Amino acid sequence: MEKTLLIIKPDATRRNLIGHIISRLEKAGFEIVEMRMERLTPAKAQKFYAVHEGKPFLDSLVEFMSSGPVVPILLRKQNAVADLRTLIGATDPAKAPCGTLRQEIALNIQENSVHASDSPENAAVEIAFFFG
Ligand code: FUP
Repeated sequence: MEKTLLIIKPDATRRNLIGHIISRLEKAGFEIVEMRMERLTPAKAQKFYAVHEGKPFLDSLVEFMSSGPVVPILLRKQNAVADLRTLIGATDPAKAPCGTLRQEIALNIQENSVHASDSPENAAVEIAFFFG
């Protein structure tokens, strides 16, 4: 069994889509191991996205990620990292395949409703970041 991290982003919590997203996760066979709701400080959002330091969209991304509550969720499943990336679709919802979560509910490339770890190595780092 593999673990991965999903974050429900502020655009989705604002639109009351927490239940919908969790339902899609459970229907796809993911087991919820831990979850909570929190409001990220700009400093914590900046730390989470440290890999994007220097990118033109970072300031705006940090402001968005700290604009409302997020829901980090620790998930478990066989092949969890790759299967979750397939379930959510491309970063830009305009490029996300039909039936993916981002194609269905994301607003744009920034307000794209969910984050998912992109490798087992990053999943371990991101799980530790939120759940110790
Ligand atoms: P993803 O792994 O799909 O979340 O995508 P990235 O790691 O490439 O990007 C992380 C976040 O940066 C995205 F979810 C949204 C934001 N972003 C932008 O706002 N604009 C861009 O052009 C690229 C990414």
